[in-house]
Amino acid sequence: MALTILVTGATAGFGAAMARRFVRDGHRVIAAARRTDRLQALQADLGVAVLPFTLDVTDAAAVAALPGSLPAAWREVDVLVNNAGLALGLDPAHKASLADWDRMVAVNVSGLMHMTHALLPAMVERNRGHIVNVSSTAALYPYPGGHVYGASKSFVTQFSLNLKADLVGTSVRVTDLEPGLVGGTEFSVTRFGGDATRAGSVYAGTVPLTADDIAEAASWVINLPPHMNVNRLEVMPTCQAPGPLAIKRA
Ligand code: 8X3
Repeated sequence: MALTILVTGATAGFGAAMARRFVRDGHRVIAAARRTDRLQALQADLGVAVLPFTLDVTDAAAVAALPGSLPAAWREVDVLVNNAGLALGLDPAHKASLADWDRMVAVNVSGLMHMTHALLPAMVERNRGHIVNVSSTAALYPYPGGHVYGASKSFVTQFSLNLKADLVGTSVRVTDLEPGLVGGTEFSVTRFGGDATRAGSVYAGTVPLTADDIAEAASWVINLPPHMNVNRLEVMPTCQAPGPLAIKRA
């Protein structure tokens, strides 16, 4: 069945890969992102199955107005993929920028809440829908320099599980997608303030996951039979594993 899928952060990384994958799967995609020129390029590439929608998820009023501003034929959103998110900095907490912390909370936490608050009621009313939240392995496994990024993703994971608790008894599904090391996207370049060399070093000597791998996982969870709900899906590349607890020896 062709679904109408709204993807936030649709012009880069996971979001763009998902948009491409979902269109290839025969679905329609409302591609939401801040950068209108990139949205137009995506639509030029993928055609009429894509509706570009310029949106900043941190703008609560704009997100609240979104359902009413969609063209009538696109108003019944079957799947919301809360993908927009970012990491900023990898310095230890005592050296981190407060502005970076605020920005991560604004996008990863508040932006995701705004989108969910705007679209969930209609899903419950129709008794049909699926929210896919893009969290991270950082939600569960701490690492030095992860502080607010990891904590914001813990929010995403726990929020997903709590949404599921409220939605049991309805046909609305919730999935928390938790990718580990993923290369080939803007993620690390953004984290390191545009330093592509430092970003590249994160993936040196590894075979990381790709954005297409994450799109594959998202495609799988949304195309499952309606009675199947994947609550949490943790995905790492083969070369990655949760580490041991740190012990500092004298
Ligand atoms: C991305 C994974 O390890 O960079 O969310 O935090 S990690």
